[in-house]
Amino acid sequence: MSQNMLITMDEFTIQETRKFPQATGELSALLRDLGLAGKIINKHVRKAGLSDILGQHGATNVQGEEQMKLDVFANDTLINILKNSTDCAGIASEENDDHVCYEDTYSANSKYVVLFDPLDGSSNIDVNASIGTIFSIYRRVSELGKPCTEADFLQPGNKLMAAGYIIYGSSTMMVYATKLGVNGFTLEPSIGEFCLSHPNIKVPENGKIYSLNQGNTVKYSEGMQNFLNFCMENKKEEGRPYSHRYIGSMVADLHRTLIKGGIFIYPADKSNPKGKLRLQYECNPMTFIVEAAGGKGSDGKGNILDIIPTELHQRTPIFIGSKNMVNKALEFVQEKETVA
Ligand code: AHM
Ligand code: MG
Repeated sequence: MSQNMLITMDEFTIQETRKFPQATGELSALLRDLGLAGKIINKHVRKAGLSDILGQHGATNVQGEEQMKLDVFANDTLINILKNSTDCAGIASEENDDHVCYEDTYSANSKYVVLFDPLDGSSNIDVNASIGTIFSIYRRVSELGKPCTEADFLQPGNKLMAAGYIIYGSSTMMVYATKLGVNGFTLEPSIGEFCLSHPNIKVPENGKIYSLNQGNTVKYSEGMQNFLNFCMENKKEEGRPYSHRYIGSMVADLHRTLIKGGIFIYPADKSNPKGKLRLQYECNPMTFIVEAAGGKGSDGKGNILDIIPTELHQRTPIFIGSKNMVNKALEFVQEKETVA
């Protein structure tokens, strides 16, 4: 094979699936469907500044048609593509109050459900910064042949079969993780395919970048404030102070953390005593990916993936990234837990 030969995401996924003779190919098909949704969303994100699509949902454009906000478009795209897929029994989305069951015969016999945040970081659309789609795939626990149930969507992250994200950045990439590892695929626009560009991603054990909304410092616990002082302390021999980088778009901040190392934190604070980010749509899939790449994700006490969800939209604090940096942050926050 020529060194310059591209491997598409489909080819790669099928090769990986062949390592398991009992695999039916349903998970591969689902990943392909998610990739297709990503390509369609990408097409619209790329012209966000040009088209009416940037308008507020509910607004009316010059033709008198209702304008559709990009995150609503992304949500509808994912719901429809997965509905037409033969491999998804139902979905739950950060944009919907309740889960959605696909009730046709094919779907009722599908063994997977998908959760997603269709367009995370959407407040960044107006300033042309990177945004992304985050997804999680679980094997359903409800009876095959019947509609899926809420219990299928309230499984802990340690039951995930696969998780990933599509980042609409300088280029468009799809990164997905299974227990076998994490691989990244860049969209090759001329052939319209995601191609393997970042095989076997490993998050560095140590990092020099901390990423959080530092403007909230006065609302953080004493332990968090002490950790920030540690990051900012000038200790040249230890490579400190660390750099602070925060896009305010979890996919973009986590993608950097995955490639370069570092820590991303959205802690509990005075205004958000349970944190801000969603366990099922953001924190579980990202922790699954980062763990599969050798990193770590915690809610400040234990592994994010061990939390048993009790409601679809529950929130959790998160400390995630390079193992040693997360452990260091946890030392500080566990010492002085009280939120200021
Ligand atoms: P969203 O799902 O409404 O887009 O909110 C989630 C986003 C994350 O992408 C990001 O990490 C965080 O909110 C930023 O929050 P803040 O502006 O409070 O720092
Ligand atoms: Mg979100």
